[in-house]
Amino acid sequence: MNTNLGLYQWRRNGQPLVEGGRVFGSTSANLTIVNIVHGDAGQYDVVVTAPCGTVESFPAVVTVYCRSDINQNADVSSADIIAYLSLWFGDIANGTALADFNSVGGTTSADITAFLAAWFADLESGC
Ligand SMILES: [Ca+2]
Ligand SMILES: [Ca+2]
Repeated sequence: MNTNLGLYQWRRNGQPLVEGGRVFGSTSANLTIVNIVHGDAGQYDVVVTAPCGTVESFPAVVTVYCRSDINQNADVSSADIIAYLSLWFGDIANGTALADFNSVGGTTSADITAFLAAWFADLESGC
């Protein structure tokens, strides 16, 4: 993307994002936020200022789910264990890797262990 068109300022819920920590590119064409947390959810937009004026993008709504919230209903519950195991057995039957929770070695029993550890951690922390 051409970054010489103007000045960029990314915003979350109308507030300018500050560079540093987990936020990179808050005043460039490409915004990156690493190690996303629930508090990162919100409406993101960018204001571009150029010699001929200022424009605001339409906002993009970003939703953050807990990693173990497999059914993505914003709640960590036993239903997510059932959803995860359904994915896991599907992988075993179909040779897919949708339940490769630890991102290592395809779908194996180690992924169930990793999922359950994350599930308990999410329950405890509210993630
Ligand atoms: Ca859930
Ligand atoms: Ca795996």
